[in-house]
Amino acid sequence: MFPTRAYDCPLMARVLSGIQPSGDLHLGNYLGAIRNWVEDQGDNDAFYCVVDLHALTLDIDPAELRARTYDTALDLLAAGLDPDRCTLFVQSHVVQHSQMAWLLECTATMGELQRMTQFKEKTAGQESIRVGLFIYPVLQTADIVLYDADRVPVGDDQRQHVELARDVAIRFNRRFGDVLVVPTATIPTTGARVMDLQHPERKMSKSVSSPLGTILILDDPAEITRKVKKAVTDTDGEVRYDPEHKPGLSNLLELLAVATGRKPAEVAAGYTRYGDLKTDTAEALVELLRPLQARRAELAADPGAVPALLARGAAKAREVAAATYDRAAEAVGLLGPA
Ligand code: AQP
Repeated sequence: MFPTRAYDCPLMARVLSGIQPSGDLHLGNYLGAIRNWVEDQGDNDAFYCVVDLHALTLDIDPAELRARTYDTALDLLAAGLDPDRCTLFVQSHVVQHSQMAWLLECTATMGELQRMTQFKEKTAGQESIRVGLFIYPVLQTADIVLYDADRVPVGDDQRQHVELARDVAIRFNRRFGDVLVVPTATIPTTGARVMDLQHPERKMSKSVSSPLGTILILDDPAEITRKVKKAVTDTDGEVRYDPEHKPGLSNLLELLAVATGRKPAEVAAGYTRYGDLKTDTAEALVELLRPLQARRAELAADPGAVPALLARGAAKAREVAAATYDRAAEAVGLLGPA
């Protein structure tokens, strides 16, 4: 029903995902998304981007945005993204993202954007709401469809946004013919929604300040241990995986489970005391992040390498994005340049 993709790896699935350079990367980003990106590269035709245009929806200082974009790319490389096995680039280096977003903004509706949970959360209590904050889910749809992505590996908080991308792509195709590939979200079974250690009712996030509740991927072992030891739990004293009634404790069980390749309920069965669970969780997280931190230190010693890698990624991304954009622009009736 929908178009088959015309690119150079017809036997591989096309994968696309992105991350905002809106703050220091945390455990939620790593467990919910990045570690799965690392697994997906090589076996899939994978495109990963630092979505700097999305970060403009926040109050972010220009110099800080530039620095964070670079640092985020460095973190992704340290986490294991390999430019020989995936395409890593910066969103704003490929102009078609903004162009495609306009075509899709003329397809999406106010109603569906108003229903976005993240829009409601981010604008709660704000008197003056930026248009960018309202329409960024459509830019995200453009990010995805430009690469003919079959799969979008993301954390659970992005489920609704990928659903929107599907709806918009399907509507576009109904009106203009089979132009866009309709994507599907891939969400991990464990670690899909890592919660803030101090406020376990909300997700760990870059842009919401919670220094003690957020484990950064570059936190040193003492800092990781301190944050886990201070994590909010409950007073009933029973170690049980029950996210609804015991969100703090269940979050720790989930972290230990994902760090050791087990299921949270299975992990719970091995503990009777919260203190022991916290000690083992902290140790497991320190070990999980140790190789990434070592690679990060090596990469930081050669700062000139990253811009060249990003330029290579952008050149490849541009080729794919330009072909899709041209196809879409022609379908809607834009007169192409002579
Ligand atoms: N807590 C989380 N648990 C699991 N996955 C998560 N992701 C984000 N938080 C968690 C996933 O990380 C990828 C990048 O998302 P992002 O750049 O939007 O990250 P963020 O930490 O959510 O950043 P912000 O700036 O704080 O964004 P908002 O304001 O949107 O929350 C995605 O795949 C995401 O699912």
